[in-house]
Amino acid sequence: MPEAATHVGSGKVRELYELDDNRLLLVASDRISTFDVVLPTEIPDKGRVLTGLSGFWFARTRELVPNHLLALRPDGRSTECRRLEMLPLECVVRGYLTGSGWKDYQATGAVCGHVLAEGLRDSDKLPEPIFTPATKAQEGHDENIDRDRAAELVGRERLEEIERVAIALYRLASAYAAERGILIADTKFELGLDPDGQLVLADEAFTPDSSRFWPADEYEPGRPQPSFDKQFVRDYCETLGWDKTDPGPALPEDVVAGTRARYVEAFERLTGIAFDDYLADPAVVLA
Ligand code: PZK
Repeated sequence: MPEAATHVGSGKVRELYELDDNRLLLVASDRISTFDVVLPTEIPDKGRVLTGLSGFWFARTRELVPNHLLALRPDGRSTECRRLEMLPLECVVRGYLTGSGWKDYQATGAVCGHVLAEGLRDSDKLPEPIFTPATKAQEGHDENIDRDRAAELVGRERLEEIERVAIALYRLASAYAAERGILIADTKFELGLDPDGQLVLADEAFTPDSSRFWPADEYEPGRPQPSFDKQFVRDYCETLGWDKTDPGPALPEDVVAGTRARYVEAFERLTGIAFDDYLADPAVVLA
């Protein structure tokens, strides 16, 4: 597919190619992971949904921070992007207390140095979004770190800029998504520097793989929330008694179809664009 491009990296569900000295191609596959295991069954068009959503958000956040997007390829799953010097930090923003944030809070009352009120429950909305950076783990889970440790990795001033930008991005996207019935509980960004040392948003942005999407109409704090996109897959896996180690189970047709429909629904609700229009011309999300 990427003609004469050198493969330079693999993620669990994505591939990275070098186009030339200054440009990369990020290709989103239809692979899906659950409980950290990539399943043997693909979700048709999942990579296109994620690529289109990222493009949509890049176009709508460029006034807040420049981003790496140069073009979406006609296949709808490939993003041509500027090659950056990536920062060694996972930039996480949380608007709700769940996942590793909830775990850390239960153990210590704090998340990445943010001391929170007592008595919070799983999935409670935080009074203000918090920036909770993590280290990039080669294997296994990223490790949450406090601001002193993060400042050692990128410098104090750069960290303050990253935190400002990350919170502003989260506020913009979460407010927009909530109006369309999707809560963005938390999200992860990757940032890089261009040759002038300017901060640039890279990777994917506000996709269901880089964020937790919850259906707003089912939100009920005090318990884990259903996933907007992956709940059918999780529910099916729970019926199997699978031990959540590799290899994962194949998915039946109805679970695949239901999950594909949820990804497409997230795309259409957030962008207001018919997914078929995206398939016909991916650039529609950039307008
Ligand atoms: C970059 N990754 C993550 C790993 C993937 C993605 N614009 C950029 N410039 C330089 N490097 C990267 C990017 C971006 N985005 C992204 N690693 C490096 C990654 C493996 C597969 F699809």
